[in-house]
Amino acid sequence: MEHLGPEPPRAEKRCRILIRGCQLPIIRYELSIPDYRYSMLWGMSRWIIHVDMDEFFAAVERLDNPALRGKPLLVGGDPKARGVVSTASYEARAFGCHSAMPMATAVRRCPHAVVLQVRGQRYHQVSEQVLDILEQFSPMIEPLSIDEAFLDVSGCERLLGPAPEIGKQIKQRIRGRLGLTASVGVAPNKFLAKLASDLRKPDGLVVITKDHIRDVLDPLGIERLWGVGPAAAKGLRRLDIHTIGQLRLAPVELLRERFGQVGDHYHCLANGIDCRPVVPDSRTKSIGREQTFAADIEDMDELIRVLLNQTEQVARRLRRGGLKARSVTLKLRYVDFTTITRSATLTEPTNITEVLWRGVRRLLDKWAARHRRPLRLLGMTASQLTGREGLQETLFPDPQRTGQERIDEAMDRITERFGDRSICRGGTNGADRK
Ligand code: DCP
Ligand code: MG
Repeated sequence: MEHLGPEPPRAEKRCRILIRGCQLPIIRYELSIPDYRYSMLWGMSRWIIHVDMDEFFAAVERLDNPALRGKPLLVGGDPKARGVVSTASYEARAFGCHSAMPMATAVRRCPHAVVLQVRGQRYHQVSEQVLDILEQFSPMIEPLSIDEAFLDVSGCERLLGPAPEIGKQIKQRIRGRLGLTASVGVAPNKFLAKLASDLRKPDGLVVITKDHIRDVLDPLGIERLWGVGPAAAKGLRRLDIHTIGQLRLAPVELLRERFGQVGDHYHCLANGIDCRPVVPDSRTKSIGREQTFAADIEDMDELIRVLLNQTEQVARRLRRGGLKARSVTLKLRYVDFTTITRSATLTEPTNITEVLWRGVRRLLDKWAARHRRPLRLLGMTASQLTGREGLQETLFPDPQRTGQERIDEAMDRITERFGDRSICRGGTNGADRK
């Protein structure tokens, strides 16, 4: 197995996975299932990347407090209040601690571990930052949980290089920009990509090409199949099927008889076949940025700088996701924690920074004229989102608007290349960025 992570390859000589660039020929499988849809869909070569952050909650805690480096960490509920472990750091895992275990048990197994409370908001913030990075590689992103996502990078090769190279770049950018490690799997479909990201954790990069699917899958236990829970695994074992290789060779009729339609699905997965598409997150209702200040801010210039910077980030996120927003909301928190919001509806959905900025700036000015006082938090959100496909093109394009779009495009290109500190509109320079 060609393993691109820092860990040396293990002695699994049998499974050599070679990276052969991006030219995948049409793949033909001898399918025992009479379902032509699979062979048709499978005929289209895809490159899917699965990214899974390593020991996510614990890694964020360590990032925010470097004194925790090298120490076993348990992030989760109170051991005295029957709390459970959300994340055990790799140091704590060495003592047999793992997520979903009662915190009291974990503390017993690793008494010198540092126990930390879950800080959900902070983890979501970092999760958003990871998605921001992933969006620089492909608009086809499907977040799967707080710390993992699929990307479809098929067709990105000309721009970004072969898929394994994109996987490597993703890891480097996450490490460079956020100081965190991710494990990445690169493969022709979602199932294999997810499996690959888990093969060499932490900080791994595993590529599975179509020529070596069987070599990788066959020796693995059936519980490694995505979607096979303990009950299904027990059912399969009862049929004397213990490995994915045995499952692959099992008659599909038997699986169908025992598991119904799911039997077909298992059979496909055991053959490394998975046609599920990467579905970009359609649940996104709003995109926002906010910032809590280390010291309260009353100075209007300073607030404007922060807000403009947030608006740029939100607009960029909209553009990357192919979205436009119809309304903007300003969020303000006073020193006594009172929080207020002010919203405005725009004349038409947009992702142009300048238009969003005018909307949110008007809200800030209106608030400042009557209620100005020191703030401990400032934020802005774009909502009522629409996909581009749902929008009617304007019959007579506004020349000023297309000019703004060109400015945005140019700035996006620079930001994608050099990071989000590389360029900003006049007035935002020096504003704190998240
Ligand atoms: N999580 C949780 N409860 C669980 C499992 C996970 O709250 N039972 C949270 C904490 C994890 C995060 O979700 O940090 C991501 O889950 P993972 O399964 O990816 O686990 P980790 O990222 O912690 O570790 P790994 O390095 O194995 O990915
Ligand atoms: Mg993880």
